[in-house]
Amino acid sequence: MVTLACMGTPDFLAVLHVRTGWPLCGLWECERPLSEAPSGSLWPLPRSLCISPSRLQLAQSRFQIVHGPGSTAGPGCSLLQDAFRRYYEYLFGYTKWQNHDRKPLITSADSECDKYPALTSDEAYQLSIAESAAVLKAEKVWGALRGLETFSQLVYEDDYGSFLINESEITDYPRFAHRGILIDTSRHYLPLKSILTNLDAMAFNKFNVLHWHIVDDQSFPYQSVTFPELSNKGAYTYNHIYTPTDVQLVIEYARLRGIRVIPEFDTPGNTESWGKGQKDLLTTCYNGKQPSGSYGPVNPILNTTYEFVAEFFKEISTVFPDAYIHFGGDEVDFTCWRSNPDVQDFMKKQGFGFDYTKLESYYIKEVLETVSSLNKRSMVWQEVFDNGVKIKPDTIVEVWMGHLYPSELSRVTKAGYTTVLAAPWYLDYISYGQDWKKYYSVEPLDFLGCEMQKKLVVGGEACLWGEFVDATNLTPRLWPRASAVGERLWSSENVTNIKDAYNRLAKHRCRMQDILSLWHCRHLTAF
Ligand code: CP6
Repeated sequence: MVTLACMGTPDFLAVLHVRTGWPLCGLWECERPLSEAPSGSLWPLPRSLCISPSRLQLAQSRFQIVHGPGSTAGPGCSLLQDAFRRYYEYLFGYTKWQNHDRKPLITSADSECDKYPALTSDEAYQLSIAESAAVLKAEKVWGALRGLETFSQLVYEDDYGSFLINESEITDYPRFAHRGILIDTSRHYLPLKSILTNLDAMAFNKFNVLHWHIVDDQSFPYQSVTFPELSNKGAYTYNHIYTPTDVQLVIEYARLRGIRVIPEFDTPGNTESWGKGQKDLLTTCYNGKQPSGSYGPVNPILNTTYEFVAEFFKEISTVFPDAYIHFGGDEVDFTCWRSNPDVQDFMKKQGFGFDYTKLESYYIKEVLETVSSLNKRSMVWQEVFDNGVKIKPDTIVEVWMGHLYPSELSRVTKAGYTTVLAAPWYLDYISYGQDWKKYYSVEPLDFLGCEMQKKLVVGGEACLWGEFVDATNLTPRLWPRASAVGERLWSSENVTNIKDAYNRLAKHRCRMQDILSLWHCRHLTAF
């Protein structure tokens, strides 16, 4: 039976026209049991969900994903056109997609189609799958992307190779606005392809922030236009760099999946690689009265340092479109500062005594002031807050330290700061057994504090530090373990059933594996 009926009000974005078969009648079962249902591979679990036992058949040759009439984003929205093609390919393979001779129409209203996703982006959607058609409604393209992912997860194949979907009604939106994955491209360089594959995997799990810890002590792969010597001298080799084109590619690939890219340029510590291409930036360490030949954190007592920082972050703020830049501020080792006689003098003049956290605060305050004049907001690691730096109220403090993180969340939010939780989710660390359960069982709001404090927790991040991770093990180390964090940050607080999660995750893992290994073939053909 062929139907092309299209339901809807003028305010939705995308309609999936589905050619359906004869529905089997049956009662609708809401919420549970999911694991037995063919559609029990949804991950992360939507807010509200009714799945009917009525199965509908998708005929591949008739299946189309098109814009609904009255949609504010039309075929001129390349973000959605690209997503339609992508999800069609996930479902049916890459050779079959035809554009049905649709000439692109240029529409003026775009519901954020050409914009970048942001912390405040609306990702809500409604999906209604009926015999006549499947309708996806979303106010903004970001919700349409999330809905397409959910739709694709509802489709399954029977033993005869038919594609089936059950009649369903889904209303969905995220619990937390910031759902991130940290990758580290300094300890080991990650080829572009690894980063893009990871962005695909993030989209399968509705993650929306790539926290790109791009440089650190070990190497400086970011190619700066203003300061090309930083990567000329600081990268592992001339090939192990991210050119401006590479960076643009990552940002656009992420945008098309509703993912923000927040770069981290960690200072004043973790900066050894910066020193190679920028003379006098780092503090000279002393052995008694003599320079020891090694260098410490950024030198906070020189004007030239602040001139460099201003120029450098001016470039960064134009290259990366997101409203936030991460400035690090973690793990500053004071030994070198202590050893340097000029730093000692500066401490005396400033009246800092022997309290080197004051010196760190002095430096970070300068950096953050520089940056806010660039119209950017900052993210920092928790030490910046712990050390009492005067940070602007719109700064996001990222909590990363150990098992005492609930009390840190209490303190940070009590002081009125917005926070992102990373401490329980260090996925580079592996242990025996199913550690995803540990990640899954974390409740981010389980700390002492009032409602207002809880509201300041805007999300979390799964961190994949790079000391023991490169392109060979990135994907298997992150996925599906990071999926546990993905569901914790997207789904309702009461989605905690480990057995149900296990059943869905096992299927979700298979699906991701299929698609990610296909990805490889598809792009070999495309180029
Ligand atoms: N690198 C940087 C790291 C870590 C941090 N910053 C780190 C420290 C301890 C653990 C995990 C990661 N490798 N630059 C701290 C935010 Cl357990």
